[in-house]
Amino acid sequence: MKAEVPEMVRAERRQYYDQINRFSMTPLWEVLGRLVPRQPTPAITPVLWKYADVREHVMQAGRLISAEEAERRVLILENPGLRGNSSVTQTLYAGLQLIMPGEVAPAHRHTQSALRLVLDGEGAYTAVDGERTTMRRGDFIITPAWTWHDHGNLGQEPVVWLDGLDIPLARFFDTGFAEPGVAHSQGVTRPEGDAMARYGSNMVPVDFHQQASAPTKVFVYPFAQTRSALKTIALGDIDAHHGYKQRFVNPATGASPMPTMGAFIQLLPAGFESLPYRSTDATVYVCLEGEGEALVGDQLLKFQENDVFVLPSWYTLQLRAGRETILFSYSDRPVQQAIGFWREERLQAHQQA
Ligand code: 1HN
Repeated sequence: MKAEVPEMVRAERRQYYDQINRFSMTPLWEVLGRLVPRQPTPAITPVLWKYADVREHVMQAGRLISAEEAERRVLILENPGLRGNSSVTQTLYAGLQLIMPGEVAPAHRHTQSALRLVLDGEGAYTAVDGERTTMRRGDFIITPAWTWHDHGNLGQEPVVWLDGLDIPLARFFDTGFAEPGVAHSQGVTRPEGDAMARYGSNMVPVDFHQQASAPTKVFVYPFAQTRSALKTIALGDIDAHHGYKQRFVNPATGASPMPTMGAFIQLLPAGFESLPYRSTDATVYVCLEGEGEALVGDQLLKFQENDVFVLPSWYTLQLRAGRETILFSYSDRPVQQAIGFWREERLQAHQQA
């Protein structure tokens, strides 16, 4: 316990703070505990978006504004602890993007990196640097920094996907640049599947070498492949904290697909209950299959297919699966690891941090 400070001394200090305030100075000793807390004190909160609740609102945007007028027709998922910041976590952005049949979301590029997770509807494509990929439910697609990208819907149904970007991180560094394309849709210069064949088939072109921080040229991780791999892995030993959990990689380097965002997929068998776990990377989860519960700190979030929920830094997570469940997730973990900030803790059943 600190000793009581007499009112006279406190008054003297307040007067002093007013003086130095005019020089844009402030005393460290008044804020030190908040600047260097004993453990993380996130501004963001746990939160769940139930797709069944928000889907109709996403569809309504399709009647109110065109993809062309909007440039990107997206409802941003804002963390309640950071409203007005377009942030789902302190470093990351999430949104639900809708594209209607026949529409094009015009080509552009920016320094912010993007990932997409296809949730609802069929018939859309994303084009990245001259190649289109058909978007199928569960597909994880990336748009690395400064790559040209546009989307289109050649089908008959509205298509919705989750966008994840490092927008708050780019804003923090004041490094946001963007450029509109000259044409609405970029020219197609390579057949669909070219990048996968060249860079994602246990081979790379003979003279191809990448820095560890370079993004992968494999810009789609098809859910059909991911799911089938998970099913096979799930015949083996399970991790008590994660179930069967894999991280997506740049196959040429083993690092994350893009340097600023890590992406993960995990299968939880029916009835599985994970041991409590925490890590410093605030994480956005999406339920692709199944249903269950996430105990995030002391909040119980009940999720179903296409629901999105957020785990803040250093909150304990316990997952429970009703049916067999597949969860996709993304976070800024690669950034934290590169700069030596990342920590994790595997807790035992009785330890609720
Ligand atoms: C963007 O380019 C896309 O390309 C989606 O689909 C969301 C949010 C902010 C800035 C750029 C896209 C975005 C975005």
